[in-house]
Amino acid sequence: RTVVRLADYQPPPFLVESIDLEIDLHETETKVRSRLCVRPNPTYATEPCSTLELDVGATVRLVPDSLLLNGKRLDAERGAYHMHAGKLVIRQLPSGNDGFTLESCVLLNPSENTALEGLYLSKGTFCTQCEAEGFRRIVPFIDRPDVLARYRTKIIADASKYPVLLSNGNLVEHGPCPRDPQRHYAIYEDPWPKPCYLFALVAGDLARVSDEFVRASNRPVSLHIYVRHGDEARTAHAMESLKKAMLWDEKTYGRVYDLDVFNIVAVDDFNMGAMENKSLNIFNSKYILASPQTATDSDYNAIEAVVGHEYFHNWSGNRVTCRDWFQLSLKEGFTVFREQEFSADMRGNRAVKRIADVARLRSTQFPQDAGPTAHPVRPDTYETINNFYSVTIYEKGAEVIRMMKTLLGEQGFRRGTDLYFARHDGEAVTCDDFVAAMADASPSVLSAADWEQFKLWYAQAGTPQVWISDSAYDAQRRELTIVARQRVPPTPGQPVKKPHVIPIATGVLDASGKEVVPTTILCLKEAEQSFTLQNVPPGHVVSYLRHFSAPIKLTRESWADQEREERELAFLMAHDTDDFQRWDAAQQLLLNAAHRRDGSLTPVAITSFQRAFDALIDDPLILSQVLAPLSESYVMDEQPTLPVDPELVHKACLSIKRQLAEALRSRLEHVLDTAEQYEAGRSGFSLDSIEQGRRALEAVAFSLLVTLPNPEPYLERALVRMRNAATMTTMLATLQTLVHADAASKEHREQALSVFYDRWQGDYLLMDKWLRIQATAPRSDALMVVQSLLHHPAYNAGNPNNIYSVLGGFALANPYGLHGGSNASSAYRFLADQILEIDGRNPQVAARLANAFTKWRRFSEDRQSAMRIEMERMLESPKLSTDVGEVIFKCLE
Ligand code: B3K
Ligand code: ZN
Repeated sequence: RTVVRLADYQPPPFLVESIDLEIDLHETETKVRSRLCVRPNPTYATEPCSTLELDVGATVRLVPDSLLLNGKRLDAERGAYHMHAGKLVIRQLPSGNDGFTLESCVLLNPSENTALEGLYLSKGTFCTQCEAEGFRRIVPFIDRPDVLARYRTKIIADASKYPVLLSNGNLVEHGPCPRDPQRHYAIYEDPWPKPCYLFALVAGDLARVSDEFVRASNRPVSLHIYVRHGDEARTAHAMESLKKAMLWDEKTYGRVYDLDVFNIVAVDDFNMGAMENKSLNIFNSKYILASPQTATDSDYNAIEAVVGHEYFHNWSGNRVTCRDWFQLSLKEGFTVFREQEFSADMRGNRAVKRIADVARLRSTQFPQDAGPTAHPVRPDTYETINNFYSVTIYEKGAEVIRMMKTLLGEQGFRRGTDLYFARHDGEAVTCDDFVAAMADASPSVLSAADWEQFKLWYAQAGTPQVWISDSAYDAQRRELTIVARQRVPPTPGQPVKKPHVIPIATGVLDASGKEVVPTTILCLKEAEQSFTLQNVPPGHVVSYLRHFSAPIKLTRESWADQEREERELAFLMAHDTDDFQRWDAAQQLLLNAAHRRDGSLTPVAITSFQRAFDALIDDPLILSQVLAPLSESYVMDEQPTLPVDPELVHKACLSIKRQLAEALRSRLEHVLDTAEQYEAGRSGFSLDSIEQGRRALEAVAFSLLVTLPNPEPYLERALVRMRNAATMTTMLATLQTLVHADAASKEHREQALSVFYDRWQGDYLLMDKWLRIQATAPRSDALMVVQSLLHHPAYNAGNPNNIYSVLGGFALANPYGLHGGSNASSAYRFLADQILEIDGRNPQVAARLANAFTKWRRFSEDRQSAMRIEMERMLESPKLSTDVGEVIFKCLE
């Protein structure tokens, strides 16, 4: 296995000043000519280099005799160049420090490109994906992010099939091809030097929706969104989101857009969510298209977030980029953080967004940090960089940025980002450079040693565990002593860890629930450290880790006695001034119940859910989050003792829902009544948080009520509601209730599914959701369901969204379905077969599915050995990609 190491980083021996491309598009034989202006890198440490190595993808065919150095043909026979291990090695370079030009011509077959990296076709549209190492599949190049070049791109294509031709930067020329009027061309110039991973090209027959944004400088930017003909009306929300994001970045970070045009193209076949190519973002269509009839509230929110995210990359990623791929979180962690704050500002209520983000972090990143693929926010090694577009790099990376902001304050953080952008504009830098800018902009806040320690967040994997004990209270002096201990658990390759810098936002409430000590930051740096709070009255309750001020697991040792724990959680749930904490206390009560195995909620817990209901009814979005059922995988991941029994967890989760439904029955029924009445009495569609909250609460109400002993009337009601709901949010929520409910009969399920199918079968995005709902149904016959979905006409085996929904839904979001059936070993075999099959076409997508095996050691021995057999079988497969190989190898290590 070949591993790339951060420690081996060397600056590039050559730089590319500019690149001229001519891309003659053809479905099966695209011809790419390039002309690079290369010069030796003056900062290269060793001797000037006499050989130039260009990266070349395996599917690229070099046209014989096409290599020209300074205009002169290079002769392979005479040893002027050769191919070796994915590199085109060119010898006999001109000596000295002069630059030279290198021309090449290669052939590609986009129609055979099923990996969706490099140049490929999505439903007849040519598009590209170059991050991380896809550019080498188009052009022989020094494919690394610290080589920044100016691009001039000429695209040539059939004029009737591909009327729209796009690339980065400004359109400088276009017209029919003089010698072949059936074909036309367009030339783009991008004035901003960029790494090749930001290159993009699109050619297709697309509709264009245009708008404009006027910058702080008063100069307008033309905004265009390109979609399939007929989808124009579904771009409105994406366009609004883009304009909001542009304005927000000017106001919040002082970042102004730097070209006169900004393009977005939506395609159906895309491995990830979207890509921030300079001035030509390419999106998975699910993050662009929305209409009130076809999109859920979550879709709308996700579109706003992803459009914002990609736009924000223009500064955090494009203008200032990464030196090497180990620094990926430099752009991704920071940009996720920017996106999270943007969404929070756009939403009425910041806590709602924080709750969703923390729930996601805990349910996806914490398990990664506790398993065989755990890696630091800045990894030390990788085999396949695509495997590191992970929740750790993204979401934990964002938490690290958030902690810096918490420590420096709003203004200090802004000074830091201003300095970072000013200092490094046009450069490819490291996470250390980011931290240095933060430190230098606020010299008096943390010492150099503190910053060095803080940077352990980049270097050490594993979720820190913190234990807090606060039983030492001096009533006379009204003084509370808090002792905090921390430990970072061992992770693969990192057996021993040092203590982190952990900001713990802490507040104190008095016995009546009034805040007596407003939020202060306890900055834990030692392995064990004590803090003293003054003016703490008797009968106080302390609230730690407000708004989740650090990505840690917190245990309150003074809560060793369950009675006290439940009482204080109930108190915080009722009184905390931070809505995030109220939700978090509710989560803890639910999790405690789930881990009692029979799922029993204590009477205190039940009462506090009833009270929370009444207290939060005017804030239905928060209330829906408080009442939302725990996910079964989260319960399994958090289970303190092993092995995990999927069936038991499923039953415990069901029991919790039933107890809540019983305790809240009349209230939940009232929610259903008012939701229907409200919708009937209203016209139009709104995304404001109260309206979204109503819909979310109705969805939760249905999912709880159908767990009651006599669920018939609720199931019937859900079916009726599904048929006549005015929004897709409610339609899909009721569909999911009917398909997922244990109590639903086969008839209920089939009826609901066919009603939905008949109505929406022409809509690929909705069919994708329809597939996912079935694949994630926690049922003992889930394997059969999934197997038959693979043969359904709505399923397209080459489409990543469909694969993620059906196989990903089953493998990664349906633990009871995957592990809980009577014959789990056939489910594992099926999954391994599917992974191998997909791996042959699209290794990146296959590797994502392979992550299902990372939790294997948490299950019973028989399941473990069944999973081991499948993993070993995959590793033996001669054609296994390094993508899947890396994941499985780590699982078995
Ligand atoms: N930067 C891209 C991800 C590219 C994935 C490459 N395998 C999307 C984003 O984070 O904005
Ligand atoms: Zn990103």
